[in-house]
Amino acid sequence: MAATMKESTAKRRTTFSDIICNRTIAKNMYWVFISILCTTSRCWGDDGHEMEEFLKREHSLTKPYQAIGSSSSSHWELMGDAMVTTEQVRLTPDAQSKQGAVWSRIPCHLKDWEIQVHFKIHGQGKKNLNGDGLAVWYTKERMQKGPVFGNADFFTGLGVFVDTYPNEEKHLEAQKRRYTPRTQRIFPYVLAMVGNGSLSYDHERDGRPTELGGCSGMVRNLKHDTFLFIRYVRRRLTVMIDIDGQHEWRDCLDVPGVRLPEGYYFGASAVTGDLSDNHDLVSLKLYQLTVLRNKQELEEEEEEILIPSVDNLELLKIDDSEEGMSAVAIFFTVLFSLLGCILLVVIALILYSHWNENSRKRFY
Ligand SMILES: *[C@@H]1O[C@H](CO)[C@@H](O)[C@H](O)[C@H]1NC(C)=O
Ligand SMILES: [Ca+2]
Repeated sequence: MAATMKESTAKRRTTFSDIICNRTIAKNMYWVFISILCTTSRCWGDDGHEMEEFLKREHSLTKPYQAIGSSSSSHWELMGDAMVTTEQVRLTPDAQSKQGAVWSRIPCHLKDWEIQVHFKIHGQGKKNLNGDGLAVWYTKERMQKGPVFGNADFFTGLGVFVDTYPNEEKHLEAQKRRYTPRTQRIFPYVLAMVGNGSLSYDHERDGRPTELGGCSGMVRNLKHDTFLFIRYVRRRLTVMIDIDGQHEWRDCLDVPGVRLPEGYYFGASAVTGDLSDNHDLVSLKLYQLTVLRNKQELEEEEEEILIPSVDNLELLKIDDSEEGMSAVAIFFTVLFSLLGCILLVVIALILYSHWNENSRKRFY
């Protein structure tokens, strides 16, 4: 376990600096320089620290799910169509228009944590005839029904979504418009969003406008176990998935400068619409991480966070409109250069014929 962790830490670093570099070069060199500085200093930080983890039982949900109940002394509470069986917490059954959730009653005051979610999404529907997905939450609000995978919109905190239905793609197909391969997302798609209470999750676009990062993952109807891993350490948010039955974490997203307040609630929710799936939670394990901080990090993190936010959000965005713009820009650049060349040739020909005539006149 430790070895695979180390490996993936190294991998994550390259991915992150790659992303930062790729996206900024086009913008300006100053930011590239700054972000390289930032990433390297963070890497040194990573190497210089040891981490220990402790399972926090009061924030975890494991078989046989005795912590779930309606009395106020129980640690977890069910909502909507969610049901507990001996094998799982079924957030929704494989039936239309269901929504369910399970929420912790205890606010979490840990500074650094990681959560390992053992889940299972399965159903009768054929590929892309299933939906809609499940979400794992760390939010100020709890137990509120709504359109974001069964939870309320305009939430305050972190949401990590396993979106199994491509709403936007279906919409675009109808409009006969397509994304370039670079921006197209393959579903099921895992993504993270940080809400500040006034940001909306765009369901029709599968959350693309507020996406912090994400990855594809074929998580449905698998025989082996599937896991989602969310780590929040020194304001760095990392999401990994283990869905291939190989007991290896695969990088999904890694974003520094994520500011999440303490004292929020963990939860999980799921929703079905016209299309459905069983959305099962087998376990949810929260680990406290003890991380040593150097003086600079302590100073940086001294100020209490009141509203969730993400630093340099604009650097993370691969905006599809931008992509469209640059294609249009290339087209016009080529067009105008061609027109320019033709114009030059025409002018040259005119000048040449004039000169020719003149010189002929001089001879006679
Ligand atoms: C939430 O974030 C959006 C976009 O970054 C920003 O425009 C808005 O002012 C923020 N709201 C609060 C309450 O911080
Ligand atoms: Ca969707």
